[in-house]
Amino acid sequence: MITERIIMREIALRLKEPFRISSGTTFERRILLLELLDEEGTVAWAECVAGEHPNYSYETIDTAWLMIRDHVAPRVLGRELGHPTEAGPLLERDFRGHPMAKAAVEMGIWDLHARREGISLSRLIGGVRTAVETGISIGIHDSPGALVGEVADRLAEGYRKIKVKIMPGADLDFLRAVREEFGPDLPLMTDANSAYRASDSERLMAFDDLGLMMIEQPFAHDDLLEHARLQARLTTPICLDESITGPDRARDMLKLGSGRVVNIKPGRVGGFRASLAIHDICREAGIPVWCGGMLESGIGRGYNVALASLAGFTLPGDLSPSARYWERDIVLPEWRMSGDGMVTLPLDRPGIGVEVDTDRISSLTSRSEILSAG
Ligand code: OSB
Ligand code: MG
Repeated sequence: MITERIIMREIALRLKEPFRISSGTTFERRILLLELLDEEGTVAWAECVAGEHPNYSYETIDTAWLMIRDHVAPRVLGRELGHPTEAGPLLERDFRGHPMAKAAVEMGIWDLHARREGISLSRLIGGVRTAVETGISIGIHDSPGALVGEVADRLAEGYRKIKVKIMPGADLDFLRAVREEFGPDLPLMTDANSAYRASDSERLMAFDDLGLMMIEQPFAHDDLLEHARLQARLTTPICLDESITGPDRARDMLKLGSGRVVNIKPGRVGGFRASLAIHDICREAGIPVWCGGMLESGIGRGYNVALASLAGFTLPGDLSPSARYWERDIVLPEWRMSGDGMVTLPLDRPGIGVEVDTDRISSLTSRSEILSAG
């Protein structure tokens, strides 16, 4: 298979509700989309998860745009690949960092391959599920009461896991209010997006009374050591997100004991090859994994849903349906969730299993660039 052309486009999609995490609030997603074409005329679409600001990662949509145009795409354009697993190593050789930029291209190549073969992306990667369990990630609210109200609505919609964003000043009271309202059986977890320091460890110890499924990323993205120190004292499992930028960091986490759960986001780790490797490393070690989200459009969501169909993804993912984020998505059909919190894999359709609404994308496009071989 040869990738002959990649068209880059930027679109903007306004979120129905602003999404607040410890490091900032997102009102609108500026999204970098890729349209890949092979030598037979097969077309695949992919999405870069980088945000507008360098708060979750150092990458932004603007750094990713340059990286893809000047460094990532030139490595794959016009090159014959026997299998999509060959793309990842090609993008790593003498090319540091920028996993989100690499992932967009690498994942597009996986989908292109699945579409050529006429099989679903899930089956191409060895997925074993026909539907995936869905949880919701709820942003920071102004008061515990407002949060409890949203949790009630989301449980009524069918979500199987509630993840509550926290930061110092909006943590224990908020989580306690939810636990008291919905009882000990509610599958509840929290995500701090690196908002705490080692000096907050005593406060974090108090989280053990909440019966949480896990605490996601309390400390800095590059601090596996303090995560290990905290995990040694804490009964609640620590889940790492920002810290796991590739298979090597997953191995370090295991060696150091920095956590007991991993949130895998293919866009964060450089793509599907790395995601599959992390999945396998964790499975071998008996570490549960689940698929995180980056407020993706229906295109990125399709990749996440396919990934979450692997056997090791044993916990509900942040895989909300289209209507949770957007008035209207850019894929057809839109992603839906059943009343009992399941998203069905479109296994009878090629690739990610949804078609792209190209007219709508055209009307939303603010810039585009065509990249070709040579
Ligand atoms: O930390 O998991 C995170 C969104 C943007 C950046 C980081 C995170 C998130 C989410 C949203 O939690 C998950 C979703 O896409 O629904
Ligand atoms: Mg997270």
